[in-house]
Amino acid sequence: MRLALLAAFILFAFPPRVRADEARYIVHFVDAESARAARMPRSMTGTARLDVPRHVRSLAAGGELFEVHGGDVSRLAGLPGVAAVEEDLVLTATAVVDPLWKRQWYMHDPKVGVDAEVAWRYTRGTGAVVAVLDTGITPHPEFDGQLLPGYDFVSDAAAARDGDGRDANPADEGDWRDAGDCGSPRVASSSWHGSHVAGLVVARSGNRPGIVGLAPEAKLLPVRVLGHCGGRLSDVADAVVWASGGTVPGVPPLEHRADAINLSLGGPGACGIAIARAIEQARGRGTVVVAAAGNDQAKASTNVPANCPGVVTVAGLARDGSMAWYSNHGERVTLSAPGGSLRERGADDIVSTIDAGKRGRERPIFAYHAGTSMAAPQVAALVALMRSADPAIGVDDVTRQLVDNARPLPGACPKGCGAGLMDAGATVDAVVEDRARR
Ligand SMILES: [Ca+2]
Ligand SMILES: [Ca+2]
Ligand SMILES: [Ca+2]
Repeated sequence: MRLALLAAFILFAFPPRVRADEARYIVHFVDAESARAARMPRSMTGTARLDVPRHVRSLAAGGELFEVHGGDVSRLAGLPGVAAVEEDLVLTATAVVDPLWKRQWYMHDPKVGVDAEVAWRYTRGTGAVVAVLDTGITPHPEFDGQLLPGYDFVSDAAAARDGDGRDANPADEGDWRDAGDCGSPRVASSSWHGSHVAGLVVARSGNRPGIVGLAPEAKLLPVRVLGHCGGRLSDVADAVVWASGGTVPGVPPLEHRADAINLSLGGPGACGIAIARAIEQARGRGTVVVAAAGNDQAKASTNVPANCPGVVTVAGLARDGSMAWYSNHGERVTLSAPGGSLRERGADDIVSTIDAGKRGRERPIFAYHAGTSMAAPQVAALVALMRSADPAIGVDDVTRQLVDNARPLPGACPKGCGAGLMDAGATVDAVVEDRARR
């Protein structure tokens, strides 16, 4: 069986990140007289001493700013007439220069966005790894420093277009089609599907010019499983084993298994024994497997690997928050994420990283794609944020939290979009709270 891929300028101020400056405190006094006394140089010391709080200035809205060398706040708390002492926190303006942010409606739209900024108050994915099993990867400034050494599992040299079978270079060689290829009369340019998916997960934050992924401080493991006309289930099954830290003969083992595997691919059929087993093993090793529901306007249960046991299956939403017209659906869907409208207006689709080449690689650009392929990696990136917030969270708890914290769908989905719209903010918040309770 062949598996097809499923794709059919601003300075933005984030919520400030804070850290405590241990040397400065703002002190509030019960009355003006106490404040005045505290502002006076300490008469008992005679000369300035390093261990005595130094008055810096009075704040306009009330409060006296002191500097304490060595951070010994007890000296301030012990002053006569002190009502309260607070840290003079250092706030940093985390202004981001990703100029396409405004077009990333799927990240921040109040109604249909995944609420990235709230999740980023806790984590941007540090320490987590997402494996993207796809067409491979292309060079892009958004990937600088973001990638782990991946692997190319495409065993058919002709489909791989790199002259051999499996190898250690997961570069996307292009999946362009000439008329008559792959049983289709239509000519098609290369999709650079794997790079588009990867950008949604780990595109760098704050670099010019472009987008930001939902987990920009996570690492991405690029695993190539799709070539010309798609890829083989057998290669995908092996790649699932490898990316989750299992052993595949002839392939050097990974040092650290992926926290999430993203499968933005599929084809009609039941979940066979080979792929079911690979996914079950991956889950046993702690890897969450996320799959696109498919773009066949059919039940997700008819599409493999979306229908495999234990998979987090993701349907696609249009710009208005209703189910996208192309999306698979039904009781097999776990939850939904923005996939783009796939109408005339490209801006209602999902912008991410691709290559400009019509056939082979040329240069990095940004482009809109739509499909459940674009929805799934947002969930995979959220899994990375969850694992970053709580490295001990188990596979089943990840699924439970995704479901429990999904938002009611902003639009209609009578055919079934699972628990609703993924909510990165609420989900990471819940994971952090759970961890604190343990
Ligand atoms: Ca090869
Ligand atoms: Ca290769
Ligand atoms: Ca960027």
